[in-house]
Amino acid sequence: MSRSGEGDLRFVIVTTNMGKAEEFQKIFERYGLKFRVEQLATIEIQSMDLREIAKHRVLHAYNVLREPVMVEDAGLFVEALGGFPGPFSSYVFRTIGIKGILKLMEGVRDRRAQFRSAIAFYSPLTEPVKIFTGEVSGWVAEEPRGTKGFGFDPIFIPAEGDGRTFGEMDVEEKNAFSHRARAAMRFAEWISKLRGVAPPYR
Ligand code: ITT
Repeated sequence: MSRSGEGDLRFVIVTTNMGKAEEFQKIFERYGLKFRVEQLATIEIQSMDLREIAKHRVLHAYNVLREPVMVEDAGLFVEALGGFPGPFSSYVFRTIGIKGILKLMEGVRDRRAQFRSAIAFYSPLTEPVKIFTGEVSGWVAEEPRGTKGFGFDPIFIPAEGDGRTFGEMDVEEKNAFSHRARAAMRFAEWISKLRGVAPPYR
């Protein structure tokens, strides 16, 4: 069996969110990375720092799978709400949802917001946990637009875009601006350099 070359690089993306998985897939394909997706729920600690949450989750996932593993923690940080929902985005989406955020933003003129992403990767060969971050600035829309993507995509307008929400963009279009794509490219650049490294990248 070959111990070097592109076929060696393998890791597991752990997420319960298939929207995220698709966005990662499209980016990692460009780099020829080898990975699979596991829908495994991981323990999520409470912290104001996405990087800390991702770090704990990746170690938990590694203890379960015992393979090189990657997780991502992301959130929507709304300026006028002091950064809320931020690290609580998943919970807030499941509870008050898009409607709830728009309600909180009623009459608010400062609609600036950021999506942030923190990717954590762990393998015993590359200790300690590696973290890669990405962000995108934009605005909270006045009303939801578009049915693509997931989560808060229908109410986020990236500043570098053409006025459409992420919910109105295909995966590739969203990947041109998104927090996740930026973190994913940083991770992909780093892990690509490990090509040819011996086990566990077999
Ligand atoms: P995993 O933890 O299993 O990966 P999750 O959906 O719970 O999946 P997070 O804990 O990172 O992911 O929660 C992030 C939440 O923030 C997510 O559920 C969305 O509501 C929102 N979010 C994050 N990135 C987003 C994006 O690109 N577009 C829309 N909403 C996003």
